[in-house]
Order: sequence, then C-alpha cells, then structure tokens
Amino acid sequence: MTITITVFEQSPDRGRGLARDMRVRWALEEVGQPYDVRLLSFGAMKEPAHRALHPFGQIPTYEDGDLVLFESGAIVFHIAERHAGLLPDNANGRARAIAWMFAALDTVEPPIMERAIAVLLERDKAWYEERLPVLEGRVRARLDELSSRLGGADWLDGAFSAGDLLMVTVLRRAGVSGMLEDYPKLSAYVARGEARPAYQRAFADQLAVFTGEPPP
Ligand code: GTB
Repeated sequence: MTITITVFEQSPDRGRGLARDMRVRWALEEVGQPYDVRLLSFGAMKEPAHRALHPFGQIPTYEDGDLVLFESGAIVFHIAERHAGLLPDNANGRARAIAWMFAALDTVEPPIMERAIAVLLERDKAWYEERLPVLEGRVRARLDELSSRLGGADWLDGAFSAGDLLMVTVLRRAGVSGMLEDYPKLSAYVARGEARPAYQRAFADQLAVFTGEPPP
C-alpha cells in the first residue's frame, strides 16, 4: 500500500518549503519510504471529502491503508516509530528525542508563528507597531535559550533525530524574517539539516509542485 499525503496545490510560500507537508516529506525521505502526493486547492481542503480526513480542513494528511492521520507532528512521530533512522534505539535517548519533538512544536513554533501571522495579517492594526517588538522578544527569548542548549553540537541530543527534523523546519520559519542571522549556531544547525540528502529531495519535490517542473 502506497502512502499518500496531501499538500497545497499552489503553496502560498511559493515553493520555499515552509508549509507543514515539508516535514512529512523530509521524514519519509529520511526513512526511504516512497509516497504519493494529492494536491489540494484551498477550496477542496474545506470540502467534506477532505474534512473526513482532517477535521480542520488543512494539509498535511497521511494515508496508509486503513490509517488516516492529520497533524504533522503526529505524522512524523508515526513515521519515526515505524522505521529506523529517526529515533534512537535506547529507551532514554528515544524519550529525549520525543521531548525535542514536542519542544519544537509546543515551545519554539508558537512564538515564531504568532509573530509571522502578525506580520502577514495584522500590519494595518493600530496596535501593530507596539505589539511587534513584544512578539519578536518572545521569539528571541526562545532562540537565545535554544542556541545556548545547542552550543557547539551538531544536533540537539546526539545523533540526528525526528526532534532535529521538526526543530529545523520550525526554525526555517524564523529564518524567513531574518531573525536567525543573530544566531550563528542556529543558522549553522538549520544549514546542516538542509544539507541532508533527504531534505534536499523533499525540498526539490515540493518545489516541483509549485513550479510545475519535474525535480532535477
Ligand atoms: N498543527 C497542524 C499541523 O502541524 O499539521 C497545522 C496545519 C496547518 O497549519 N496547515 C496549513 C493549512 O492547511 C498549511 S501549513 N492552511 C490552510 C488553512 O488552514 O485553510 C502552514 C503554512 C502555510 C503557509 C506558509 N507560507 O506561505 O509560508 C507557511 C506555513
């Protein structure tokens, strides 16, 4: 049975790999699992057929036989549990890698997204100029802490894991605003993630959807 994921038919990020299917694609590439893609327009995402797969009418979803999943973090976790390569074999290392998955999605991503949404949708509000520095301060607090913890290591806890995969995708969103430039250790960390062959394949595939050209 081939895995099928849903992705934007026309991603608003214009092929920069910022939508959340990127992390699922990357995880599947890391473990060597082939997959199909179903392209969805914004309208189709809100139709009952897709809402049956995703209660919030969003991408990505994941289908494998009888199993249907939504939430990119749950999908990456499922892939990491089913296949070798994204979680350590030893129980404690595995638990710590899972903690980093949650940290990426629950501690680091929210302030980054809150700032990104304000910049995108709230520029015309009277309180925007006052609120933006507050939101940026929250992002910087997390980036400072994460950078301190990473220190000179290549990855967050030993070998590359699903925790790093999610953290790199989350940090890329902060990179768009230039905020990572003040964090050389985090910039190098993201670059290490992006240099992985599995990342490169995933990125090329999502870009090909946007350009309509086949991946190289
Ligand atoms: N928590 C869910 C998950 O992790 O899977 C969130 C899923 C989600 O936000 N999906 C977005 C979506 O379907 C796409 S990724 N949006 C359409 C809708 O809600 O109607 C978020 C996203 C969108 C666009 C950019 N961008 O243009 O840079 C980046 C990220």
